[in-house]
Amino acid sequence: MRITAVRAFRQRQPFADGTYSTAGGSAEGFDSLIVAVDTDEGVTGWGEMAPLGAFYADAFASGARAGIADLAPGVLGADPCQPRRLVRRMDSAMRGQPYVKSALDMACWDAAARFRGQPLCEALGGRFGEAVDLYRSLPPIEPGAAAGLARRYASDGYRRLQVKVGGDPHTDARRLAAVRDAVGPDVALFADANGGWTTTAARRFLLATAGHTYTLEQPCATLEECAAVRPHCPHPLILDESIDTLPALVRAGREGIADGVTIKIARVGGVTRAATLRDVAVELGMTVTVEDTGGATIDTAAMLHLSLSTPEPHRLHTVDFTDWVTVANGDGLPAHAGGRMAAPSAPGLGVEVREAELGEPFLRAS
Ligand code: 0XW
Ligand code: MG
Repeated sequence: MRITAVRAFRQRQPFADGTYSTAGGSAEGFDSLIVAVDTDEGVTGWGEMAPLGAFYADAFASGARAGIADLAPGVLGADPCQPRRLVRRMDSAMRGQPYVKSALDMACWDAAARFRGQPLCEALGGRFGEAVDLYRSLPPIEPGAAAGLARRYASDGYRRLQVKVGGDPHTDARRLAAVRDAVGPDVALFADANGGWTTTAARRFLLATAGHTYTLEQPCATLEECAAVRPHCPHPLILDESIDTLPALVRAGREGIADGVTIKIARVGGVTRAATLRDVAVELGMTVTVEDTGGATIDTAAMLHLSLSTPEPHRLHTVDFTDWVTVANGDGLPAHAGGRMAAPSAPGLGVEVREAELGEPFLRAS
């Protein structure tokens, strides 16, 4: 099978619950890049990548659009069924910029799995169960407001809540306590600082939350700072933003810095590398979350398939961006139920893309 054309679309995806923020900034929605890969077999594969504003990671939406325009002509004629060859081709054409490559890599996996008649989770090596646990994220808002939002998500069935921290550690500790009071002991809490604290602030938070049960996520920006916090943390510790390469993951696992890893598809450059990191993390005995920086239906399907092909008990949870945003870009995803979501059973990502609603592509390479 050969790639005959690459088309790219832009979709704006406002958040259903208004402004979303982390310790680093805020956004009103995702500005998504959607990529279609057409082939000589008549199969089209789809992929999606949306950064969270420009503040969250080394990624920004207009950079993704400029980058895909440079990259797309170079993959014409390539075989989407050979993702590792495709990754090398993209890497030799463009150094770094994993977020630019992510949707293109995802679209090739979708095309290859559709061509073979296999759901993506099976093409990735194995389906472990039918559904994946989901979490909802609570922005770093005033503790009472966070508690109110937590109650709403818990009544919608979510059993896992990510409480955003990474600001003033005492206010952060009050937010965590207010959320725990609101949802009771049976909802798992994750305090995610998105790397916003100094080691001093992280230690103050740990002291102020002694006695609470939760998992700590990415307290400080660098692996070195997180390693310095680790001996003071009696909770499970997960790393997200600082695990951007395989050596970083291996170090975090081997040196006991992290119990688990959050892999974002865009941060590592697509499904190929996300699956590699996931497999290594499992072999290192770590827990794994496969998620992404943003998107809607197409991206949620990819997160579900990568998660469902992660063996339990290593699999942690993922996010249902389809419920975060007010627009969809496909059909075929099951609704979330009891805080869980199943992956579609149709071949590839299993999503029928609403192409007519995407408008004209801003890029067509053929
Ligand atoms: C909760 N997320 C998955 C959504 C945004 O992309 C940021 C990210 C996080 O880990 O904070
Ligand atoms: Mg995180």
